[in-house]
Amino acid sequence: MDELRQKYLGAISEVADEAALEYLRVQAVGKKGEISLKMRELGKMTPEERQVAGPALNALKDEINSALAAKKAALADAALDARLRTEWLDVTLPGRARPQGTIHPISQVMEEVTAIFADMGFSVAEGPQIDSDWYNFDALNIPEHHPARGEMDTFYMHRDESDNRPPHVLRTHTSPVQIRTMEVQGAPLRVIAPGRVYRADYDQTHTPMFNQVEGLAIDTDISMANLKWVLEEFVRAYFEVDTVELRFRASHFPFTEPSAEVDLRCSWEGGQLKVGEGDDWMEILGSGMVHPKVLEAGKIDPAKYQGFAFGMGIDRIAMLKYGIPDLRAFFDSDLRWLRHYGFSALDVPTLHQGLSR
Ligand code: 2NL
Repeated sequence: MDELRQKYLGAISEVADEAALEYLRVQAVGKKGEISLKMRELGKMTPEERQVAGPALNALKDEINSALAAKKAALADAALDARLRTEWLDVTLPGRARPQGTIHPISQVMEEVTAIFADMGFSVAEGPQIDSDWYNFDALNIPEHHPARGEMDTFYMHRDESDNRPPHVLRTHTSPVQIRTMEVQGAPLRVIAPGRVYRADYDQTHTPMFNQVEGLAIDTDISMANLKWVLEEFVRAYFEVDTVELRFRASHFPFTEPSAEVDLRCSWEGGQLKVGEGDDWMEILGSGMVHPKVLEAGKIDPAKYQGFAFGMGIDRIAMLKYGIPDLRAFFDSDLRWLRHYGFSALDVPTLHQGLSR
């Protein structure tokens, strides 16, 4: 009995994991374990022998069971200690850091405008910022001696005297992108062309680089009525108001006929812009029916197709929506300004989640 006692208590104290401990338990006090077999021998003993051996065996079994339980608890404690030493977490750390930068209001407005027109079936077209004077002017029915072509308004690329390649310019509008899109895709067509444009002009309300979005829809039965609906839907969605009123004023552009400048009903009470109410009118864009010569330049048959087009300044509509007073601040890269007027990088403008939150 003493041998058994020493054997199992010794082995239990030396065991290193739960699996080895369980093996010992089965060996000692399991159904066919050594102690259990010894207990079966009690039946063959004389009553006198049994009176001594019985309680002694029971006591030994209890002792081994307690040792097993104590060891099991010790092993579990040690395992937990080991986990706590390796799997720690500093709960005093600050929450996950937000992205440091902000989205520039012009980028935000570009995304908003793109989302609105995408919802009406317009795709986005892009093209070069340096283009030939043919794409920038001739294709758009802008005559040879039109003032817009002058060096006062347009940035021409430098050419050596001997260089006889056609003149190239920094595009003065995104229209050349739309000419290229007409050439490549043909009609019917529904695109917007957002991007940077350049004009030699710098004062309170003009910067030599600015951003524009033009739109173009061409099909066999397009009218000014379609233009009006698209623009109303755009203004409603962009300014996030239920009702808007537009006023079409006859105007003139070389690339559209008829042409119209579009004003938006608004009020400026207390210096705060309200869209859709009040007695003021604010010009927001220029538009018209695409001139037949422009369709021809885009290799589209003006006898079969017609279309509407419009163009607006992104910087201007960004200032209006977000109450930004000075255009030039857009391009100063002032961090304090960017933090104030910038947008969260995680809020992507969509029509279903809200354009601006
Ligand atoms: C404005 C006026 C306008 C267009 C742009 C256009 C483009 C093609 C054909 C015909 Cl490819 N038109 N664009 C039409 C009317 C007005 O812009 O005031 N923009 C700031």
